[in-house]
Amino acid sequence: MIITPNRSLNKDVEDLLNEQIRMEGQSSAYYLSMASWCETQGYENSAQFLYQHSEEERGHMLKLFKYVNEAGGHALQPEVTDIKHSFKSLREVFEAILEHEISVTKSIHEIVDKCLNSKDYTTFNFLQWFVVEQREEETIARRALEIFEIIGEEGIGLWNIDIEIGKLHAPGATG
Ligand code: OFO
Repeated sequence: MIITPNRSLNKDVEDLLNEQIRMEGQSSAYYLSMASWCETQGYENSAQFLYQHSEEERGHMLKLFKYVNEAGGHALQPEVTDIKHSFKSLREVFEAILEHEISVTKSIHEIVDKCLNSKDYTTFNFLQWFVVEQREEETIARRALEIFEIIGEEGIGLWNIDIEIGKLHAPGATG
């Protein structure tokens, strides 16, 4: 008897998507922790930016969740550990965001590559949203660091930097 598979999502791609779910959950928790630190330091605008960013990352996680389950797989609630709670400076926060987003981009690209090689064009197509999103996220993270360079941190510089960061839209935010 020939057993017809009841789904086209292969196990390797499903595992990679679950790993990406973990990464998005980690991003959400990481940015929430950063938001809290900023708030305790008086960086109110940066805190609001990061609370919103954290929410967006949770949205990314859920987008992957739904896709995996709808494609016949099983999305797994990730364990989120090793969250950093304090930072040396506001600049360190935004340097960490850029570094983190670059690693997320690489991870998305690896799954896209796997999808192409295994001819999973459905997941390939689904992931294009994340490819575009990552480019935007890296741009915003770089923009935040440029603000530090342009304004400078001396005197009331940090006060003004916080205000300008508050004007950036968290990635994926509407409006
Ligand atoms: Fe989910 O885009 Fe950032 O990490």
